[in-house]
Amino acid sequence: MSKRYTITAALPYTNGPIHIGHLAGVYVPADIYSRYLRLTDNDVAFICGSDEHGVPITIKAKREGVSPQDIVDKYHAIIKQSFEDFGISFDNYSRTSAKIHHETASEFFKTLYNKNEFVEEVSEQLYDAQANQFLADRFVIGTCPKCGYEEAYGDQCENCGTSLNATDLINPKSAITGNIPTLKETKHWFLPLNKHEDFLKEWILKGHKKDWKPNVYGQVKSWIDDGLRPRAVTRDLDWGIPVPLEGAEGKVLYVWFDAPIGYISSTKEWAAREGKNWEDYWKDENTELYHFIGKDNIVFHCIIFPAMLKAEGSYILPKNVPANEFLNLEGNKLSTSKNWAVWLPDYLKEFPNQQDVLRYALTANAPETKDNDFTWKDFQARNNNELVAIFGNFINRVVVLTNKYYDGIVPSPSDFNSIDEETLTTLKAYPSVISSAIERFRFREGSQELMNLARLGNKYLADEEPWKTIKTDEARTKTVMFVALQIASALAVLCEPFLPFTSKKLNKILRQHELEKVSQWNDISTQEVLLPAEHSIQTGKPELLFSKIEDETIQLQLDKLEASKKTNELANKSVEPQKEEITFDDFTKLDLRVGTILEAEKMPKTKKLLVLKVDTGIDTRTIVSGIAESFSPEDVVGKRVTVLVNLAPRKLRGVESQGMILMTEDESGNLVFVNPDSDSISDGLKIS
Ligand code: B3M
Ligand code: ZN
Repeated sequence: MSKRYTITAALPYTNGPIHIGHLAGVYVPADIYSRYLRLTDNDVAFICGSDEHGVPITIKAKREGVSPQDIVDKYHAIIKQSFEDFGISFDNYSRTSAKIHHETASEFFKTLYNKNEFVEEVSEQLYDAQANQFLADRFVIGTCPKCGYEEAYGDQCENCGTSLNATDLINPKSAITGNIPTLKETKHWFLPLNKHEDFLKEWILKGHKKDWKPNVYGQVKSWIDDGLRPRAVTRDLDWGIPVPLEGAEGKVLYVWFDAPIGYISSTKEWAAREGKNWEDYWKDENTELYHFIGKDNIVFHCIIFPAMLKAEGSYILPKNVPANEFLNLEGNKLSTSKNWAVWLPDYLKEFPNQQDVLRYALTANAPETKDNDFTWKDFQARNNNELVAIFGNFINRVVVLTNKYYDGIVPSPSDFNSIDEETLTTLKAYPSVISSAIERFRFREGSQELMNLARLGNKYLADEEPWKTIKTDEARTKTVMFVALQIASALAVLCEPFLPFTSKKLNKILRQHELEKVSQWNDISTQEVLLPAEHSIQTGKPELLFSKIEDETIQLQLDKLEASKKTNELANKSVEPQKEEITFDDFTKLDLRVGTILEAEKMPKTKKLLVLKVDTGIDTRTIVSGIAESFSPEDVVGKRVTVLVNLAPRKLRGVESQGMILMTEDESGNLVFVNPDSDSISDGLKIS
């Protein structure tokens, strides 16, 4: 039975192009799901658009000396193009700077305001006096109160995923000037999430315990268990949707308030264009709503947006939020700033027309239940060993033989033997096997089942050997080729969600669209014949579906990443800034002597400390030194060292330390002694 679905994919921030992590985590799975639903005859609105507000965009604009509008225009175009290039089949791709979105988001805010769903509060917020600006969201960086990560943002810790308020951060620092912010009073509107706690518990914790992914459910549960607090939905910023209230000048809607409403405005834009009623897709209880996102967006889609929708009152809530974990690249976290990524525009330049290869490699290795690693070797293996050797090879054999033996005309079969029957029965089971995987959001499994169908075809040909029987048994050969052609026909349909470009090519090769009845997904299970006898497929040299990727091509990609790594290392090798100036008199106060370490032992119950006996030339004294992680006692006995002898004594773990040994670090960050390199310099000599 046909159903109505609204499928959303996270709106990408327009502050850079998109990379394989975005594709693997959100857009490919959402596209597979949407394509599948369309193929099984459902009414689908697959919705996305650019997220053009928010602090990251302002920061990028500041850095490049251009306006935020320039930034969003540039990246909106690039991102939209990438989605088209990779076959992401959105029904609509809008942007949050669109008029319809500003109107929709303002309306939504006003409705909640009029329903008294906000709490209005003057509170102290972080302020950067030098920049003359309040510090919200990514304008402030500090230590996460939950996990201790030191680079957490004012709205979220990217390390543990916790959603934060800027004032929660420990040791906050302005991302604009580096200054320590002060507190300044300002008025904002808060969504009292605490008020929705009972509903959220009932709806998610009870209602979706079984059907939501454990990673999603777990995050939401821990959020709710921690206790929900009011969350500001406005900001003191100059880039965003103005708060539609009098007396709110200079304030805009928080980007995470307006962005999810972008799904609704994008649907409106599409419905107006297509002559549909957008409300059917957002307000009809029979419509199923799904949000495809990455794991860092879980709380916004499972708690805040549902609370907003519930407070508004007339909207449906998501049936599922199949969030993915993260994709890493060659063992390291994908990073825009470190250029540790495979950018889609670059990929396409280097692998023209090979979008399906990337889609397949990302799906077969998708971070569905845990973070996963993308490696170029795996990408090459997926292509060479699966797409080329199994799928492509099977199709190529079928097409070449059909052309060679029958001039491209599907032959008439004789009676099927038990192997043929069994093969056709197995074939008929595939639509539901793949459907089941897709409906459970197990896209990796689905892609592997698809490959198993190609394997079935290969095995059938290898066992039945039509290239041998052609010399002895014409009727048998015809039957075998007929069966193989049915498998090819099914593959063309069933591969569409995963490999849309390949499906198109294969349909063209099989001239499938010229059939009187074009088989649909479910027909494969029920219809006796998919590609009838006498139907003619394309003749002439068949187009290859996939081609082998050579080691050199992969090496080029690895070299590129290696170059990024080198650039980062150089950039990170920052020299510590010079300390405050001192006078000559200050310097002469230091009494530095050459000495020799006579004895050394580890300070009990510590990791770092060695207790040394040092001959300073003046005397033999005890010095406690924090070098035990770099040197063992045996390493240092006999070493010539430089000692600061007139440092005031101080007790470390009950042992009095009477001086300090001078150390420095080598290139790789290892501790080394600052030592006189000549034995002719005797202990006690002053260094000046
Ligand atoms: N732009 C965050 C992100 O790209 C955000 C998603 C919005 S979805 C409504 O990770
Ligand atoms: Zn954290």
